[in-house]
Amino acid sequence: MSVVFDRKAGEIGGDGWNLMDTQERSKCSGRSRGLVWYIGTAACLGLLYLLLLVVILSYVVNNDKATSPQGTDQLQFFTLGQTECENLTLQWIQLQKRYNKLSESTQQLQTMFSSKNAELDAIRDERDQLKMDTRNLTKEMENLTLQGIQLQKRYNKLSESTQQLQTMFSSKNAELDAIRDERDQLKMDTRNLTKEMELLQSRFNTVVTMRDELQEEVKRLNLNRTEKLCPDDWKKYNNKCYYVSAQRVSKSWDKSKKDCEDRGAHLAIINSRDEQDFVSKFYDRTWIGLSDKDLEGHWKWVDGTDLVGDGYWQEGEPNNDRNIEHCAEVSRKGGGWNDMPCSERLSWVCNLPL
Ligand SMILES: [Ca+2]
Ligand SMILES: [Ca+2]
Repeated sequence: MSVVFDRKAGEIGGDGWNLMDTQERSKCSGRSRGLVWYIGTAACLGLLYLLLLVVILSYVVNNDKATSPQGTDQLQFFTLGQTECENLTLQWIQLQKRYNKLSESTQQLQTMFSSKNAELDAIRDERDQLKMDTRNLTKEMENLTLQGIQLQKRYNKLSESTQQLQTMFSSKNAELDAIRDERDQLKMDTRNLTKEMELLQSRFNTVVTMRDELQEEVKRLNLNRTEKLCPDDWKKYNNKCYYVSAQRVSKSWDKSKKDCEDRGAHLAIINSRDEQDFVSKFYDRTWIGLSDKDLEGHWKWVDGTDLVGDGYWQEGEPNNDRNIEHCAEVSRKGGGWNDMPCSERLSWVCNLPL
């Protein structure tokens, strides 16, 4: 591949030049046209000097023929023309040297141009590659930018979530501290309560032991008291002691009354249905401590108290039969009281309040 400069035509040619694109050739043609213009100008100046020299010589020859009578002036004029011609010759020689130097510079520039052209091709290839790389990098940068935007959004959301979690964590942490303090306080209270409970439990156990001992003592005392108040062969029922007359032994109401008094008690005084049932279960007929001996129809107990209420009389009793019935008995078969003659001999029951 080469680039050739046609000096005569003032144009640049060659296969290397033809392969260049129009824009590049336009740039390089500008430089070449400048160079050609400079060379052309120099050549024109040279030709102008030559033409001027020929004109001067012709003028001198013609004037020599026309002004031959004026010999001295013509000689002076010739001398001046010769001097001028020599000066023009020297200038032409200098101009030729400069032209030669310019030609060498042109060749050097041509060489440099070829070198720069190859370098330009390499730079252009590199530029194209860089353009392609730039496009790829641009696309990649755009993708990265989109990913960066999405990542930024996710980061912002994550930051908000993190702040919310941080706030919740701080709140929960404070709540946890409060709960922990409350737990510690409760533990301390529990320990104190446990100690107090143990102390109370100990006191309670002591009190229970004392209570049990007192109950045992009360039972023992009550047992002693009952045994003391109810002598041997006496029966205890509803806080009373009862003496029941022996089998096959019967006495009148007055003797029965005296027997009870001799035993430190009295003939049975009945205050309830249960007590009556208790008294009547030993014998079919039993004297009790009730009579109207002092005043007919006015029933009184042996302790001097009046009968309160209707009592537990059998139906139709007391009837004061034959006007001699003034003492009361309990009939198991009849299920209640009946007035009888006080001289009748019956079993009897004494009782004594505890
Ligand atoms: Ca009577
Ligand atoms: Ca009767």
